[in-house]
Amino acid sequence: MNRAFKILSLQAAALVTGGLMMTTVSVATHAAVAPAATVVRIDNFSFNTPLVTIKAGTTVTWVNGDDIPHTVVATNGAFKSKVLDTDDRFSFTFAKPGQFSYFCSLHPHMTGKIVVKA
Ligand SMILES: [Cu+2]
Repeated sequence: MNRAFKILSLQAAALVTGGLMMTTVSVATHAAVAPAATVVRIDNFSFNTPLVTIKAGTTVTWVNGDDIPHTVVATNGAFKSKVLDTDDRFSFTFAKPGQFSYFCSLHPHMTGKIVVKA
């Protein structure tokens, strides 16, 4: 193996390593800005985080922690869960910015709001 070839091989190895590192960094960066997931628990006849602010693209999951059925229904009709029994969950992905008030159709005094930022 001549000297020039050795140097080329080293450079190729460095390129591959650098490429892998860049891939790792880019994946990590992407994960930081990737759409997040948020959970709203339902406990004691209330949405435990009544006001949630998220970025567009975030999926919100409601989990019924009560031993009473509840629903999650958007006032503007954007989403509507089935009746959620204990530990049932309902998810909705908020693709666009806006404000989404919601309530439990079985107990309309239970209300919450999702604010979606761009
Ligand atoms: Cu309810």
